[in-house]
Amino acid sequence: MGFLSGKRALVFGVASNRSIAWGIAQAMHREGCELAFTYQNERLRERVEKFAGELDSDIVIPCNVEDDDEIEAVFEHLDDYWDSFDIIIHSIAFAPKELLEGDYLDNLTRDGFNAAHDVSSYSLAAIAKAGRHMMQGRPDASIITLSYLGAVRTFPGYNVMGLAKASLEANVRYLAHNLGPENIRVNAISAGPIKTLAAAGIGGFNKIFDHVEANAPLRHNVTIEDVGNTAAFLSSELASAITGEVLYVDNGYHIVGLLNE
Ligand code: NAD
Ligand code: IMJ
Repeated sequence: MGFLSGKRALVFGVASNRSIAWGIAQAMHREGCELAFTYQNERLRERVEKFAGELDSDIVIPCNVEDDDEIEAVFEHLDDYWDSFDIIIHSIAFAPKELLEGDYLDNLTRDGFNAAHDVSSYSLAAIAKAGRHMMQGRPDASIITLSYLGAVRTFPGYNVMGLAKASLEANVRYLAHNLGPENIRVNAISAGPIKTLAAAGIGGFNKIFDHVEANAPLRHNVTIEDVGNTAAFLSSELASAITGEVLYVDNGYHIVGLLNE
């Protein structure tokens, strides 16, 4: 019997078999968790239905987080299957591509700033607000989001996403404070760089990847399995006293002062 048996989780952010959300869903399924999935748009529907089937789930619901009605509708739809549930995985980020390259200020626009904060930070609170009633009354519920070290340090090209992740991490603390009395824990996993669709086409990503391998205390990059196992732990009763935390899953990269190379 896995350490998540009897739990139910709703997973936002599967887009491919490299998605961090997919690594998380696989680890949670292995530990006995029942799963439901959302997908961003029609283009992803069939793919996410296939992934859900592989983990014994037939609950697959559309949700573009830019649309309040779609967020509300997720929980109306979920209510047809589950009267309550325990876990939300939020593994979503977006900024317009032009803002994720080159000079931060030259490429910054009001609309780009707003889109990045809307999709990457506001959506966490919007989902928690809409789904809260279905998590109330559970003995130990958990909301997990994905962050990056760019929230607290500068990285070339991460630009406005760094601000959005800083907002997301503050959101985790305010949500944890707000939802704690309802036995809902809220945490972020700050993952090291992983080659997913969100990293594809990012200029210089291979250089960052090699740099982490050379300088992280454990001397390698992290995998979606590493992040999946941590998310399974964090959403289980093994982590029942952890809330409002940003947990680094980066082979120790964030603690290094003087680099090797
Ligand atoms: P991914 O491309 O597989 O996942 C990103 C997901 O965001 C996709 O499923 C996409 O459909 C979803 N999304 C984007 N806009 C959306 C919208 N408007 N509505 C609904 N969904 C939307 O890439 P990933 O690397 O698995 O990213 C998942 C999370 O992990 C992101 O928050 C990302 O910032 C974070 N992260 C990634 C890395 C990395 O190096 N890959 C490192 C640390 C943190
Ligand atoms: C993204 C951009 C620049 C540098 C980056 C990244 N580094 C890492 C990432 C160093 C690790 C990946 N990451 C942590 C993200 O959060 C990516 C978010 C993202 C990616 C895209 C690409 C496609 C697009 N918009 C995006 N919005 C957010 O159009």
